[in-house]
Amino acid sequence: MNIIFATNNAHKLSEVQAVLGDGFRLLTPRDCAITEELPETQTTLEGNARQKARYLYNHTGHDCFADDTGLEVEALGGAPGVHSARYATDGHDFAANNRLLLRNLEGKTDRRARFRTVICLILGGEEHLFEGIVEGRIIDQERGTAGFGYDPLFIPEGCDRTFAEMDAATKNALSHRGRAVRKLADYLHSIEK
Ligand code: ITT
Repeated sequence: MNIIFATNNAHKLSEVQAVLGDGFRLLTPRDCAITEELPETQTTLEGNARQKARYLYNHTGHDCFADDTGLEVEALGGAPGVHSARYATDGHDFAANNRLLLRNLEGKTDRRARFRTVICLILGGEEHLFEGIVEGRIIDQERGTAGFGYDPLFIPEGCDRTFAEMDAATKNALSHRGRAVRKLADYLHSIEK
């Protein structure tokens, strides 16, 4: 089955392809000649996932899905949340985001945080939402080089390594995105039967 995944983030694409498996061929917006940034102007993860998926569906008429992810830090009232990509700057500057997160958490003993992913699938014109959450904590200096974004600062509950110290399969087994994508995959497999 061919399906468009609304991302231009190569890390996300390979994480999601690994979870969905060979039965699904993921296309990107660029494969469909959509080169502009997909709109992401809503105030919630759900809203943004819907907005990106609808944009893609309206422009291609093809089955597609979009995800949006946020890091929700307890001591910061849920920030950066829906603003995770543009926390420190206007672009996707992972290093600057991590520096700002550490600065904002200086002196705070409550380090609890969670990653939350929402996926919006549009299949035959109908929308379906899937959610994945992983609880964990933010450490006080970066560790590891794998993954992307806030991975070097996040240790999932029950672990002693950051996501950036894990190989892709281990991160996928535990992660917010892995959990949401497995729900998506279960749904897609269930309707294939
Ligand atoms: P696309 O919109 O092109 O898919 P993006 O990087 O903006 O890529 P998201 O909106 O889903 O992806 O995520 C927002 C930010 O949250 C992202 O830029 C990272 O800083 C962070 N993030 C998302 N998933 C993450 C993960 O698995 N590990 C660490 N940080 C992550």
